[in-house]
Amino acid sequence: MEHKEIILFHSNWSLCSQMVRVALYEKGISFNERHIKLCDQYPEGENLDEFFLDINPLGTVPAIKINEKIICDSAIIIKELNSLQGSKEINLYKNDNNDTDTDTLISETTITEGVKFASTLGTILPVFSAPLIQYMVKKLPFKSIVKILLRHPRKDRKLIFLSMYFFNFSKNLPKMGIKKFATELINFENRLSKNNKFFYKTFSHIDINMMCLFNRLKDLQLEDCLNTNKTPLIKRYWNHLKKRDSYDEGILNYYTEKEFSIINDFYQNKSSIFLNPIIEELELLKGNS
Ligand SMILES: N[C@@H](CCC(=O)N[C@@H](CS)C(=O)NCC(=O)O)C(=O)O
Repeated sequence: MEHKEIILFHSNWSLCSQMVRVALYEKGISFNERHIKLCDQYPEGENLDEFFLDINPLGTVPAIKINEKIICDSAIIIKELNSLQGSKEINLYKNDNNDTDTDTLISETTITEGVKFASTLGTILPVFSAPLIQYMVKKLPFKSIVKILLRHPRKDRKLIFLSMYFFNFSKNLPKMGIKKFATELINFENRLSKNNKFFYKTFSHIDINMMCLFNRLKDLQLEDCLNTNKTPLIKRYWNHLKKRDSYDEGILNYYTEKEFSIINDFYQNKSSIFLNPIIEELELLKGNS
């Protein structure tokens, strides 16, 4: 399909924005961009401003405008991008029209609307991001919290951000997610094939999601849980994902001083306190051999 103009509304550090950016670079589709300062990271909270709520009434990024048509939700956007002609010949899906397995796995590896928090690989990861997000939310000026209270269209998010600001919402969350996360990692390991570099033979939408999830583990000082001998195929897979040009283009190139300094201030160059418990859980699940 021909496309005239593309405007991506996104945020540097948002997982779902990273997914869409990787897809754009994989396809070689050029785009204009508008950075949105998210309300949990920046006092401006631009995702709650009228101009953005007109684009996505849910107030979340990414959103994309393709020839005047607005599409929200990363999984839907990436499907649409796949149908566009970019400078690179790549199909991000198997050619099979009724590929429910792929659709299910795509939905399980991102923040899918309506999916219960912490029930999939994509929704368990935010459990571990919660302390870092809370750290940023607590730094916001009070007037930004009032803006969230008055304007955030999503009740669930509003409640979480307010609980982070006023209480210690994230305190026990990661502990509760360790077993589930380790189980999901082992399940994913069991689905990888040692004959393929990527999830399938060629790079696909699933690899985009996993690249972004694994990179988030790196932010959270949890990358080492991908490198144990309990999940050797994941270790190899992650190394292949990191070598992809789109990993730099769509993810790493968008880190700025702000993201690095938050990570440094929060973790102080130490690994996450949840790293060893996750590795111990992997050992328990796989046996100590
Ligand atoms: N299902 C949506 C989820 C979008 C989403 O939750 N975006 C987050 C960033 S990854 C966001 O905009 N958060 C800001 C907020 O909720 O205020 C997608 O895949 O695009």
